[in-house]
Amino acid sequence: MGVLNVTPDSFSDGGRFLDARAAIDHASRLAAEGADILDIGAESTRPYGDAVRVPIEQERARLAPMLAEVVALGLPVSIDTMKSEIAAWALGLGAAVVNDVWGLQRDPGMAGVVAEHGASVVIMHNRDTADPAIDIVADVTAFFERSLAIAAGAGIPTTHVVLDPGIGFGKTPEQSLACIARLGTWRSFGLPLLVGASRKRFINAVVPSDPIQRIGGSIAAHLLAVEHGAAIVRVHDVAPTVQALAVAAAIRRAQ
Ligand code: HH2
Repeated sequence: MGVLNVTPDSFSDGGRFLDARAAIDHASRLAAEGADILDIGAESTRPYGDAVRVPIEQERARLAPMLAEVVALGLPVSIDTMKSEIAAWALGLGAAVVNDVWGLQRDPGMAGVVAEHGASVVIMHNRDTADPAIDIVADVTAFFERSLAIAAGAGIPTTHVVLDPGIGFGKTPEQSLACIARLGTWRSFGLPLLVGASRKRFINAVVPSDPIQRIGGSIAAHLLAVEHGAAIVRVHDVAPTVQALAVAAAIRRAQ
């Protein structure tokens, strides 16, 4: 899953693809580099309390000039939004997946919109604040159970659900590392798992670095995530990730 942020304030690429042409070109590049899904977001979901909340009309205005053209590239498009109105509108324009960083638990209209459109949904774990004292794996499991109950209640088939522990969201860096190390725990749900570790702050906690310098750490995290059962990795740097995954798979086959 390649990331396309049309925001002025995303932590790692904010402001680069606000212009519609630049965004469409970047989406084409992600596709050419081997992305299988394009995740497009117009509101920074930055969990650090400083992201500016974007009104619905502004979020739609950022997406409107490029969404149809990105859909026309032919890859499944996922809309990264926590607002059901934006999800409904984007699904109407051909997006196939809703990527909800609040796992259907924030906007009460979200599950119904996903069900109505026959869309798929990424249920991501989130918390308002990190608590180093909690057992993060148990917290994520309980969150997934609540979200899956909401999905089932709305009539979303489980074949349309992906689970994501939400690396960096309401978690200490240690808890983010633990979510990757113990990803296999959530295989028991029998659903595809997604991990998005790309350029995130927990990497900085291991090796101090600016977001743009975190490609090595991101690749390490995604390789181990796949080793532990991730079916999808959400990344900014598609080409090096595709290469790393291909070489890891070839080594596994050579065993
Ligand atoms: N991470 C970000 C945004 N959306 N969605 C899922 N499912 N999983 C993630 O880990 C995830 C996500 C944050 O990364 P980014 O899009 O680069 O930053 P921002 O939200 O500031 O635009």
